[in-house]
Amino acid sequence: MFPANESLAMTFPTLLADLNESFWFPIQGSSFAEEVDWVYDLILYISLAFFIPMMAFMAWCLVKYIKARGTKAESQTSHNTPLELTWSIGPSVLLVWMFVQGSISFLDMRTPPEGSYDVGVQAFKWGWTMDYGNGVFHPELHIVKDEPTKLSMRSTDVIHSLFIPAFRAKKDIVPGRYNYMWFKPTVASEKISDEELAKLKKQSEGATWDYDMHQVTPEGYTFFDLYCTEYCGKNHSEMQTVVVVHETQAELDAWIKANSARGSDVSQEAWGELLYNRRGCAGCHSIDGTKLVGPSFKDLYGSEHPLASGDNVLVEENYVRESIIAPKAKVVAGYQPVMPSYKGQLSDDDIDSIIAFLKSISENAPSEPAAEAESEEESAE
Ligand code: HEC
Ligand SMILES: [Cu+2]
Repeated sequence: MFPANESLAMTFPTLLADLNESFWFPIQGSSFAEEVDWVYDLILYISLAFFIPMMAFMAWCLVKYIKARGTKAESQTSHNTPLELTWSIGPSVLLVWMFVQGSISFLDMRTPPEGSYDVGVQAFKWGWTMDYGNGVFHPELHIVKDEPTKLSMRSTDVIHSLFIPAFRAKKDIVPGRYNYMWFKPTVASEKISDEELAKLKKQSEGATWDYDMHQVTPEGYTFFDLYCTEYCGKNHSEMQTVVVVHETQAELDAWIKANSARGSDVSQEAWGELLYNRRGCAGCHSIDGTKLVGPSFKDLYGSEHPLASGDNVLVEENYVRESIIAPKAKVVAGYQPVMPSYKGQLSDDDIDSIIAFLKSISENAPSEPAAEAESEEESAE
């Protein structure tokens, strides 16, 4: 039905610079990409085929039939049945063809095949959390090449829209219901060498990983962009993440395993800081004292402050745990109750790790023996 790229390149030689990439579209990274680009080009070229001659003819008429000022215009209203039939039926056929081609693609994109690999997607202001099952959550979308993949998407707050330009796949995410989309990635990510990655790591020491600058993930994979395309508030433009396409299911499984929990060589504090960045806390809570959507985490642990209810609260372990699992139970005075619940999404160890991280950045935290200072140095690396 849809011509392969090679014949496409012959039909529309100027648009397709090489097999995967045209000069105005990103790489074709999914099985949809060819269809979508083909229909797009079809409509574009048909439109141009009408637009250019019509405009040229109009301009020609303007010049040819120009009359001196004051000359009376003549009216000419006679019929030409064959001509009128041609310009009605011809374009109708073309329009119906465009519609049919578009519908074929649309219906295909609407219907996830049976047995697709299912990833849960949670969209929130302003970030993404992918759910790989068994308590593994990560902001990056990791999938397998040539494997139909279904996203089961929900929003914790407002309407978002998930868009992966390279896959030509896009769908709104509406609070209060699940929305689904699917695609089949056809181009795998590449992994840079350990030496190169070490070099990049050294460059950005201490700072959060800059995906745009490095063009690889912190684990060294090249990626496709994934971002929100529905304006959703102040930091909408930062609601971005990446898609990594693994060559095999085994590779993906290994990645999921490696990200499933804190490794024995990682301190709770360092893991807590990682979760702070990874799980979207950073979008609403600063660590330098700045007031964002929520209170800053700087010097929070061990402090006392008023709640919206009028009571005072001491920030200690139980309160932090409750704030994460049931954020609406105690709302901090001066803030909106907009924090999503992380119930069932952070393990006990994760929450303990976040608490350890909060302690490490608070002057008010009850001081503990030397062991604490040691692990602080560790996580600073
Ligand atoms: C959408 C923004 C948002 C995100 C994401 C978010 N929070 Fe919050 N958080 C808030 C707001 C707003 C408050 C204050 C209102 C309230 O108590 O619910 C708050 C309150 C808190 C408090 C209590 C602070 C205090 O001053 O007593 C803690 C602890 C907390 N959040 C931890 C976290 C952690 C840990 C994460 C990530 C796993 C997180 N939050 C993610 C918005 C957010
Ligand atoms: Cu959004």
